[in-house]
Amino acid sequence: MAFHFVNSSLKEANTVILGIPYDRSSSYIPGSRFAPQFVRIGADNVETYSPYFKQDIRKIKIYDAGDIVLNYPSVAQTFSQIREEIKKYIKEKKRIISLGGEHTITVPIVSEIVKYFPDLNLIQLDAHSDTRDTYLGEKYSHATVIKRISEIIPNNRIFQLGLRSLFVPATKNQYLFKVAEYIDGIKKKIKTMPCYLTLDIDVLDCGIMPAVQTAVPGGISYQELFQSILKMSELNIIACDIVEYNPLASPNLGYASVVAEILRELILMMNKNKKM
Ligand SMILES: [Mn+2]
Repeated sequence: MAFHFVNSSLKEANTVILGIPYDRSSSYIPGSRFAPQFVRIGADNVETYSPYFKQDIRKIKIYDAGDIVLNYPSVAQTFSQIREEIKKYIKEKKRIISLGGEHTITVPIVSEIVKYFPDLNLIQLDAHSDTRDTYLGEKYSHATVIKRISEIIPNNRIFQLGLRSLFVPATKNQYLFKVAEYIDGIKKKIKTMPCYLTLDIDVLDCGIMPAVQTAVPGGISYQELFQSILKMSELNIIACDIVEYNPLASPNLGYASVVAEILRELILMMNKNKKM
């Protein structure tokens, strides 16, 4: 099922939506592999017009690449499948929004994008720091994502916001509890450098977004998230993801629409006044 607002061939599109239904390392509540399908359904309840950006998403040329068919032969092979898919779009200068799946998918995505954008910065919105070196014996896990990325991108170009569940601080730029108030400071640091945004949906308070694998109380509100997205539209965000939405953790289709609305805003964010 394609998103109802998708309106372009791959050739003409400047933005690609890609579903990555991977949740192999989900240690608490598995099920985020079903997220891309649920978000497509949830989008039917979402208007094309954004009251935040005051813009209609149909003005942007978007291609829906569908969901990668993963057969889980091994982590390494799955990662190379994801990298190949990302490569197809990034080398054609498309903006990419990936829909997880668990947070682990950000590692192969970023490792491919950084080949084309060596000065890439990363902004993470998340309840968790994800900085463990290994978790439950796994090197590549939803709990080790930022540790793996810090081996690809220098620490001073990684910005972690909204954190409230931390292991060992592994980056220089960790901002607790809040998001929006820190974006201006980050903008001063990274200016027009290319940037990747990884949005772990559990940055939202679990009272308003319980459909996640690993819920943490004390998160941000929708309004704060959308204000943050508006501010981030002033950055040069070339690709992003939404991860850790798990429709099986709280099976209410309303949450699928929430994620679909966030998807709409992220596409608008990436396309506001940008050059690749
Ligand atoms: Mn998280």
